[in-house]
Amino acid sequence: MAFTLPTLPYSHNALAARGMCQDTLEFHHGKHHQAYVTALNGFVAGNPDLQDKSVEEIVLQSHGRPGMEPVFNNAGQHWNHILFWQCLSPAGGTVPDRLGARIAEDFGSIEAFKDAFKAASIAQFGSGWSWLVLGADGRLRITRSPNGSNPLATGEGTALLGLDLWEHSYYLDFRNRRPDYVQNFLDRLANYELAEARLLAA
Ligand code: MN3
Repeated sequence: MAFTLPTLPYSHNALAARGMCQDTLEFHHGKHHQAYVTALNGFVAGNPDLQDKSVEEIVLQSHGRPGMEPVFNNAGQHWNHILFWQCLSPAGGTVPDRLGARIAEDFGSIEAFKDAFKAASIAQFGSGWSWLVLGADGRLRITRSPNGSNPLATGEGTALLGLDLWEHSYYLDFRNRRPDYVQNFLDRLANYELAEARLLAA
């Protein structure tokens, strides 16, 4: 079965008042994410080894495999964006208690977590992603990955929150100011309820 573009869990203008305008979401979701889905479906159609696999299976199957970089890039980006849309919320920015307690335990404070997430996001050279993950040791940590990679592929842990650092995700709203985009995400857009639910389910 072909992969499809998921519907956004909010309207295209739902985040406009919180620093992500309708044009950004329409292009990012309708053009960029759709392009990854279309490309992935093309690879699946042309490769019997990829048929009837989930996107997670294709990410793991193609990661680090010579000649499979284009498959990995598009499967990774499909997986990343499915999570990313859920990581944004028109009511974002509020850290619920149980997640907040775990963040305080592992980072010192919510502010210290935000500072570390921001530093990692700025340090990612070029396109990529930053993540809050639950590691196999049960601790929360921040990771970052280039291009279409992610913690699922690298085995760094369960992704609780992911932030797209490609310029297409922030250029209309913040131009070249990635630090402002990241800060705005952490303070006003991040769906910490989702992160807590993923933490409790892990
Ligand atoms: Mn993107």
